[in-house]
Amino acid sequence: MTTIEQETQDFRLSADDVAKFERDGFIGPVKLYEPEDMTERWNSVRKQLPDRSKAIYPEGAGKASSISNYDRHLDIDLLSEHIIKPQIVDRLTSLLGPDLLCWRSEFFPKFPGDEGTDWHQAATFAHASGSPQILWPSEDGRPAFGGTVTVWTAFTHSTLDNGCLQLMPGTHKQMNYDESKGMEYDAEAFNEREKDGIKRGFFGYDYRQLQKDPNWKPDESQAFPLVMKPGEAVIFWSTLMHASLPHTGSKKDYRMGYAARYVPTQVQVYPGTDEVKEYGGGIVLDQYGTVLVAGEDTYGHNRVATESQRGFKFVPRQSR
Ligand SMILES: O=C(O)CCC(=O)C(=O)O
Ligand SMILES: [Fe+2]
Repeated sequence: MTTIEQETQDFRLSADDVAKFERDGFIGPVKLYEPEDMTERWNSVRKQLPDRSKAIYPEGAGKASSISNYDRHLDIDLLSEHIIKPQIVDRLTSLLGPDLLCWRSEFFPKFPGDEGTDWHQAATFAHASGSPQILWPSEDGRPAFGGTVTVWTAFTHSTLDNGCLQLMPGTHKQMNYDESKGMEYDAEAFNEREKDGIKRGFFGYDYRQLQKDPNWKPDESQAFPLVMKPGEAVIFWSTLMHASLPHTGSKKDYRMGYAARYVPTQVQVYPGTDEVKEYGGGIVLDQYGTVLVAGEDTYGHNRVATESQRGFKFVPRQSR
């Protein structure tokens, strides 16, 4: 498909799909790229990742999905192009309204032997750093219950053996976790813990420490695994119960997910924050900007990057 055809195509969701998203907390998998195209793109991105000359954060401490993995859409063209793709943005405007920001992207690798990701839900993303990273406008003086919509794209195959995502449909409206509780970081714990016989953790944290009820357990019988081909994506509320399986598969195989996170422009991103410390590392936000992917920003809450560090122009999609 040529770029011109893509731009004139409309990927907005049907009313049925919107209703399904509201009920289940996710839609997908949806196809964003042909598998061969995705593999070619990932091979190129992979080779560009070590070059941090234009990245907004330096290489950081931390393992696995470390903080230094964040926001490479601000310096790698193929990722800049990815986060503003009409196939993503049109669907999201159907769900979140016409004015939209991409505020974060991050890589989620699973290498052979890696633990699965703990079951979790994120509304404010204060879970690791201790400070809210997104804040919805308040209702009746109390912060509104929010979250972000994540588009998790399989850059490689994502299988039962190599650590595919798992979701629990319909769990996005109520939090089982209190993100303000705080968790202890322990780099040594990475890949070392088992929970109910499954090797799982949260990149050096233990998400169970945030449980509102310490005696509660996720009901695994509600969960289903999301096997995806390269180029497929799932779109879900970050408040949906989600996790991933451990990588128990072949030594040659690895899983790479790329999560891009979106909120409407009325949401404040990193409110009152210049620096984020989490996952045993830290980032300074002096070069950070959100990306306006659709519509306009009439709120002015957030710094908005109009182009990437390499001059890629972020042209917002206009609703038609
Ligand atoms: O890929 C994973 O294992 C976890 C992804 C995740 O938690 C997210 O995208 O919010
Ligand atoms: Fe998550």
